[in-house]
Amino acid sequence: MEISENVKKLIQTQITKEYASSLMYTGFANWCEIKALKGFGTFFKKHAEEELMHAQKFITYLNDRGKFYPPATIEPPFTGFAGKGCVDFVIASLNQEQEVTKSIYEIYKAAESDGDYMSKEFLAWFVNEQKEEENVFGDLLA
Ligand code: OFO
Repeated sequence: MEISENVKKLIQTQITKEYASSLMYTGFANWCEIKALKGFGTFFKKHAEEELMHAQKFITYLNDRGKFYPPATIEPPFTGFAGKGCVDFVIASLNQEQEVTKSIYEIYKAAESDGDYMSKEFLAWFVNEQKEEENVFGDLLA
């Protein structure tokens, strides 16, 4: 059965968001490294890599369904590093993850309402992953 057109488009947009998250975490990692905050640098670098893995997971899924992800322009969700530090980065990370959770929910809802159960099944992994992502950053601010 064909993937729902709506779900395909939302996943394409989501892939770009995952790359944007990766770019944001890469920026945080680099800033921490040059400020001799190596532990935070490693922490954010790991997150940057995870986001690339998320993007690739979506791409592989679209490929498996015979659909193409046309590379898109990536806008970093965080700019303006001057005067900012680790607490700002963790707050920005939590905000970004909450936004990503919303967009994953939108895709999940679309899959459900279009009767695209293959996509719904696939997306369940991301719903669970977002719980972990939000907890990682939320716990740092608790
Ligand atoms: Fe891919 O979950 Fe974070 O953004």
